[in-house]
Amino acid sequence: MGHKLDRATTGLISLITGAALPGVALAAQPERWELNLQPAVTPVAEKIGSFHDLLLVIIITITVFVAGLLVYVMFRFRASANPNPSRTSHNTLIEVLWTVAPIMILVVIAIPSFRLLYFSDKAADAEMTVKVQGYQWYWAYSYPDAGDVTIESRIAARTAEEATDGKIRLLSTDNPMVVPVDTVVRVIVTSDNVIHSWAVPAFGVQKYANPGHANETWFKAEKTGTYYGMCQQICGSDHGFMPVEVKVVSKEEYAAWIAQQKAQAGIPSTTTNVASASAAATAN
Ligand SMILES: [Cu+2]
Repeated sequence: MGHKLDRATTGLISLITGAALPGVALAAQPERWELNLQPAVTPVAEKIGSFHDLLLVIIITITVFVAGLLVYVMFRFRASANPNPSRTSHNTLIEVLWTVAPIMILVVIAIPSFRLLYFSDKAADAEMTVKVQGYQWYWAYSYPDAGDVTIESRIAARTAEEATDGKIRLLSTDNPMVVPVDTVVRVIVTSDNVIHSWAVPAFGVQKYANPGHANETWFKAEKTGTYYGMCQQICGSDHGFMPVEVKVVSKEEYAAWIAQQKAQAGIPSTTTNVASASAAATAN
């Protein structure tokens, strides 16, 4: 509910200001006084928004019902109107009701919850893979489908003074992860040292990066733009300074970008996957 309201409000604001015309790339980052989730750009984030709305309805209903009961009991059974208080200690009917009703509510919550959990867990038909590795304190992104090109992504603006040229303090990086739009991207998350957590709220993605262990998740960004996140697991003194920046570009722009990265890394342009890259390396 709140989620839809928020989208309607932002839509209205952009209509008035003309700030976000259709087709203009989105930039998803925290906004001042923001109360709601960031606008969703992946199917998983959409579903998280809907689930959040469902929970909000259930929570509000329960809160209003319990508050109403309290007010009723306070008035109906007040001391001045009841000089001889009731000594009732058991009532089988209401005991069954207050046991069964919460169970039913939990079942209603559990079904979409598990469905969403398994939907977000693994990519059904991944079109490409990016390996995310956490370091103290930056991220590295490898593209195993492109000769294992690896880029390192470090914070670009630690202070307000450094946040020039459109850079966002604590969120922009020197080397963002780049992915094509409308593509199912499998993400393998791991860590080099301590536990980190790779998260992009607009994608509905948050995965722990554990050393010696690969976690899997996926996203399919449906709008081009730049999306930000932060390490979500306290990982040392610079935990607050290892942002996540993902640039979602058109498929053509991505092809050009990855070709350029391969050229810079000296990987033959014909190399597509890690296996053929290592075969080429041993042949030389
Ligand atoms: Cu970290």
